[in-house]
Amino acid sequence: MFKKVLIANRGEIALRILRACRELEIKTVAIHSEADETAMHVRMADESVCVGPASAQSSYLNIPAIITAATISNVDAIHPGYGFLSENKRFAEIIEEHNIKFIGPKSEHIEMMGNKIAAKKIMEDNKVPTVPGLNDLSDMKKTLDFIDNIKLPVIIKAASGGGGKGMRVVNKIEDLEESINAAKIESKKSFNDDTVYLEKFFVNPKHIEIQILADSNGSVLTLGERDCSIQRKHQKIIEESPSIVLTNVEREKISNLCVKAIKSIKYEGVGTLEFLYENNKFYFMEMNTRLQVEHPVTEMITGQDLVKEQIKVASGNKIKFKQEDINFNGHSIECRINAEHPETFIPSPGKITQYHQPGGLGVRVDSAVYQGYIIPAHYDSMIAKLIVYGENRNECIQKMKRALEEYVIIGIDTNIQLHQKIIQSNEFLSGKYDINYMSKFE
Ligand code: MV4
Repeated sequence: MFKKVLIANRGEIALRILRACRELEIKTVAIHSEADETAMHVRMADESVCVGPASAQSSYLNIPAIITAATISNVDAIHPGYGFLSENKRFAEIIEEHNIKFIGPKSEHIEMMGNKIAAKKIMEDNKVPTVPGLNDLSDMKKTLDFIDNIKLPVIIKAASGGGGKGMRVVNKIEDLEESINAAKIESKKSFNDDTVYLEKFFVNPKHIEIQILADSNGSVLTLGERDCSIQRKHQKIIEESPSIVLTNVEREKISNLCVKAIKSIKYEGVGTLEFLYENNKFYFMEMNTRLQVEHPVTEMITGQDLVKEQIKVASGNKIKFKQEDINFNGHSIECRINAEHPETFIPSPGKITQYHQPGGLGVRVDSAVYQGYIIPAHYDSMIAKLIVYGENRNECIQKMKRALEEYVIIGIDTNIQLHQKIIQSNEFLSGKYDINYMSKFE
């Protein structure tokens, strides 16, 4: 097992990783920007290194400074968390060139899944249902024939994209050529790759994702799904597991297909396969090779510590349990608490003058804020994740309502009231919400 790990991140996820390291008796090194000198992840780590000025570009994305910090602190591994450098193939390669272990998949798998066309091809080859589409758009006649078959609307996506950038929905055939060109230009600018592809556009789908855990011994397990449909501008707001719309048979079927596909490419670490789900059918979209923000809801219903498992498999350990040993129990919901105005969604950095977080049975708060903490304006507005567990969905929702009522954050705006509205809305209670749910709050 590793002796010392550098955590190349900040905020709640840096703490989450630090806690996993403590339980595994691994020493921790925090990195931080000049704006994060008083941050909790710095206070809690065994050592810390300042890697640059406030802007993420010059600190948490500063590869030379992070590698220098790792070298002088003599760590044997780096955990990237989510966001920042977590899916940067070059970062993973450079780390390995310095004989440090990257706690994540091999760089070849980051690259493979970074190309959405390649990712879909792999899944298709393994009989995972994918979103119907066309990859080669060079022949306009063929493209028009294809659209004739699948019907409008369609969507143009960047092969190197993901997370919503470089996408264009086409509702009228007259707009096709211009949309392809616009998507190409945007894609070249954002990802230095102008490859785009076309898909049938689903209008009212759910976003459901499957969690995978794999070791270097060829063992691949599934930890079920998460319904992440409640999102705004590609930022998830509430996630839950299990999804209320799936039967056990459906869950097992899609999960087993995912496991087979992941085995076929010899993937290692944690991973998430993202699907659109409409009319009781799954359509694979893309795969994330990182630990995700919403991993706790999976932990709550499986009792498995995903971060500890991720660190153990990265150090070469075999997973000690089998698929049959994973039991899915009860229900879990996560509300992302953001420092932002509950109606305008404008970020609200500043000082937390009073802070009280909820507790009690089945209530978990993953956060790095404290009373007196000043939220810097330079980073993401998510300041906490409130995760609750209940024996069933109704109990879980009741517990979330109670926990949100108990949460006191004074000095800044938060979306706590918005969460209260969402979890008590008819669509949420029925579970029949889709990715367009948040449009009613615009
Ligand atoms: C789609 C889609 C509908 N049809 N693809 C958004 C982010 C990127 N990961 C893919 N996205 C979408 N792709 C087809 N063929 C709708 C979206 C989409 C979306 C997907 C999941 C969760 C929230 C979303 C919000 C807007 C659009």
